[in-house]
Amino acid sequence: MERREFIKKFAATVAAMQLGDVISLIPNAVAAEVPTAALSHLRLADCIADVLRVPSVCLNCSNVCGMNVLVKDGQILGVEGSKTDPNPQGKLCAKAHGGVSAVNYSERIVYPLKRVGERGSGLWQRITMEEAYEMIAERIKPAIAAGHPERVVFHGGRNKIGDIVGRFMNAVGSPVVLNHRALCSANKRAANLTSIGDKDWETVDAERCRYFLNFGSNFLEAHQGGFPLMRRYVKAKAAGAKMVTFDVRLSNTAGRSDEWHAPFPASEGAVALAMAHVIVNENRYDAEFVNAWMNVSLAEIKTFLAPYTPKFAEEASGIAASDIARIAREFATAAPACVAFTNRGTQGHQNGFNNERAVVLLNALVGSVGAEGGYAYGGSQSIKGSNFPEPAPIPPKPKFSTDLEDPKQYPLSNHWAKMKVSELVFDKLLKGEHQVDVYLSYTIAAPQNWPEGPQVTVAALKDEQKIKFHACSDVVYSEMAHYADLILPDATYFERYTIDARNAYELQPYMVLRQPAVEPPFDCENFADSLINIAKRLGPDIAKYFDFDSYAEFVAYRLNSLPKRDGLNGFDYMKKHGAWVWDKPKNYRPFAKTLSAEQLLGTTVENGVIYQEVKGKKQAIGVMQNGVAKRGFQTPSRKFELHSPYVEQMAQQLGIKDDGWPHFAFPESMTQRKPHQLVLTTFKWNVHTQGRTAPQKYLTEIVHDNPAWINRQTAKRLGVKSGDFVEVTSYRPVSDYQVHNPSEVVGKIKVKVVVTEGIHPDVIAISNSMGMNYGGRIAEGRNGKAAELPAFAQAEDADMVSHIWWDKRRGGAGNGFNPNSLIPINPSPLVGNQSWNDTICDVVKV
Ligand SMILES: Nc1nc2c(c(=O)[nH]1)N[C@H]1C(S)=C(S)[C@@H](COP(=O)(O)OP(=O)(O)OC[C@H]3O[C@@H](n4cnc5c(=O)[nH]c(N)nc54)[C@H](O)[C@@H]3O)O[C@H]1N2
Ligand SMILES: Nc1nc2c(c(=O)[nH]1)N[C@H]1C(S)=C(S)[C@@H](COP(=O)(O)OP(=O)(O)OC[C@H]3O[C@@H](n4cnc5c(=O)[nH]c(N)nc54)[C@H](O)[C@@H]3O)O[C@H]1N2
Ligand code: SF4
Ligand SMILES: [Mo]
Repeated sequence: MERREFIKKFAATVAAMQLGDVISLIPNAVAAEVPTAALSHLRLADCIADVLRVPSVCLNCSNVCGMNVLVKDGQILGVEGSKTDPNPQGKLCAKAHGGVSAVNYSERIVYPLKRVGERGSGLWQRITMEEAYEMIAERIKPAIAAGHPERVVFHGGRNKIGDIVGRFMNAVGSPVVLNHRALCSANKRAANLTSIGDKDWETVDAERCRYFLNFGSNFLEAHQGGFPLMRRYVKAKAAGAKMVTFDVRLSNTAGRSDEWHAPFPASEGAVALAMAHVIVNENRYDAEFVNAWMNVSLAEIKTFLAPYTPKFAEEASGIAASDIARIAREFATAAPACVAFTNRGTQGHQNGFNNERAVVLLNALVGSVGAEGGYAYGGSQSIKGSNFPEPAPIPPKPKFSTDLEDPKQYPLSNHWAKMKVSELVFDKLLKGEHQVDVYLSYTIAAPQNWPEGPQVTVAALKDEQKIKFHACSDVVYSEMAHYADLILPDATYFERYTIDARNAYELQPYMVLRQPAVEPPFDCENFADSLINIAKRLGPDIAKYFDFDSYAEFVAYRLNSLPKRDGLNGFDYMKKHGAWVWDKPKNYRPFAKTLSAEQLLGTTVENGVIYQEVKGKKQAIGVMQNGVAKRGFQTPSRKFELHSPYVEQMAQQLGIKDDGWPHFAFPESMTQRKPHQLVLTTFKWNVHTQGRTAPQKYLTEIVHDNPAWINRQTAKRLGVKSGDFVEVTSYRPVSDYQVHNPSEVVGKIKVKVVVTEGIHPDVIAISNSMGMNYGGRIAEGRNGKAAELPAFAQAEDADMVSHIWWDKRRGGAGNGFNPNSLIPINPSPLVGNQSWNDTICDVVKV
């Protein structure tokens, strides 16, 4: 049957999608313009008296800010900042307000849909949730029966239901729980883990900080803890703090700094080591910290830093040696209320791990680690099962691992925390390294967000031999959903429960509860509940671990382990107040805390390190300092490890040249770059979050296009002006990781340019979050009637019918470009962090 006939037969005339109906969810040809229907606009001020304030937590990005959802008559009117969550200090960003539109998006998926026809053909049939659970259960059972539970794979992005996902996968017996961390922040975390033993990023004590030395973080727009950090930075600034930003691009953070320096990409390690060189050689270091808390001597530090002079760094970065030395002096003068910190600009390189370690070192040298106003860390609330018990019986963890979630080539990715190396997943599947019978995807848009996503990810997702069955949980018809066999309609973050917490910027542990402000519409259901329902159908051996009715009950059980407050049990307290703060002193210098006699019971001391036996294993818990037992850092030596014996040992095992010191060397792709070639870099917008905000109309109205930034000098050489198009061709770097079907040219796209002084002349920058192929009319920039409105059941939105003025067919700019077809899969050594910002390309006028 012809596709058109097929759709006509099943769906053409239905008014609302019925069970068994088939629809097409792929954008079709130009739809007729429809006049704007009169829409009633409720104004908040008109009805504020009766507004219900439901305390909850925003999830339009990773900052998870507490918010009150304003509800009237079962409809969300808006959101406001929460005063009980200590992190965001009562305010929210634009994305939080824009996020509300996700709830009533008229192209929101509201029914479970089963694929009809070939995978990726866009034809879907409505089924019941019961049928959906059964379908998934019937696919999982044979994998378990065949003794291959690892063929059941879970892949989550911003997954906030890790507790139930973990339980589900453990019950199934599969260790293959994948995430997106190596695309995000693995080098940064690995650097912190190596240096101080902390698994997160630094929690800058920003309000009290007086000197911000920022290497490649755009925290006024993005950053995992950006919003809480920004709130405090603004106060510090008003009190006279200074910020110096190193970014290849004039980001909004760079623009609001006292100084902006544009280094050559990937040269931050050289700059930071040169600053360290100045601090040490001019005796500006903190002798107490260096002598007591570093695992190497001052003499060794001097020897290590000797080659990294300001002149050396000038040659690498293009930043004047005199500026590097001056900034080092200013930084040390502000100590300990100063902080050197980073983010994806610094870590997203082949040399990112060492660049990061070099920046962390600056904090150690001036004694700002853990200090008031300094590079604080730790002290956040872990919401793991060990702290908030889960209902018994608890399934045991599988006792094996596979190379998919724990690739042996990247030992530092999974040594301390499960960071995985997810940019390799689809490539490994194409190579046939792992068989996938059931692939459960949740809150990820890999075809859009992965390097080579449009090629490699899509090829793997399309291949029914490589991925036998794919069930995707989503709220819209996303890049991921398009390649699924079954779509489960999730509840949005306004309609579901989750326990959450992030780095505590008040340096006191806290946690927050996300709770439903409104009921999910139609068949939409929290995916956590769907997992419970699926588990109940997997036979008694698995169902016994899911002896509760709902995820709400599971969350309540966990929270009720809290002591009663204000006469309320934990769950009720959290529902009423939204947040729980532990009344503890601020977590300054945790390493210097003295261990109590109780903590020292049964311990032994070897070479000054205090050990305890835990489950038959010797574990370091402290370090002796002048005869006193101190907690120290959570590193093997319990000191700040500038030289890491563990890194040295791992490198040796893998035959990688690395002596365990954070040396500086450029990525090979940079050293082989020809003078006319540009380095492709990528970045985030303040009003968008990766692949999740493109369907949100207010945000996409603000930013829907992303021309490539190039410098005026470069534009002159290329003969282009703003609005012209260039062709960008990217090349595969020399790498230890061999991709399936390697080709020298990775990708080629034609992209519009914007010419600016605000970028390094050797760099071309293209943002993410744009160029969606799916996601509905707002994301696709496609004005007109819904492709197949009956699929969605929510009321039509006149804005989508006639107000998408950026639709190309109306002479608008369109919906932008996805740079990820240009960016090669390029894991960094040892850690496996994706090297986003190392891509070399040719750029020519078209
Ligand atoms: N608004 C918004 N907020 C977000 C997100 C979002 O998508 N949107 N995502 C969240 C997530 S998951 C993350 S991981 C964080 C990321 O937060 P950030 O890391 O702060 O943001 P990015 O835009 O990824 O990268 C930061 C900067 O690195 C610069 N850069 C690129 N290459 C180099 C280089 O070689 N050297 C230097 N010095 N700089 C370079 C870019 O120009 C960019 O300004 O943000 C979180 N918050
Ligand atoms: N070029 C480039 N690429 C990048 C980056 C970059 O800066 N530049 N940043 C990288 C970084 S830091 C990260 S962390 C990754 C992130 O990559 P992903 O993990 O893929 O991140 P998201 O964009 O958050 O996930 C988006 C998907 O979740 C769906 N979704 C949104 N809300 C819900 C919900 O409530 N329930 C369900 N079930 N689904 C939902 C969206 O529709 C979409 O399909 O991307 C990386 N990719
Ligand atoms: S920073 Fe992120 S979590 Fe916080 S309000 Fe904005 S979108 Fe929401
Ligand atoms: Mo990220």
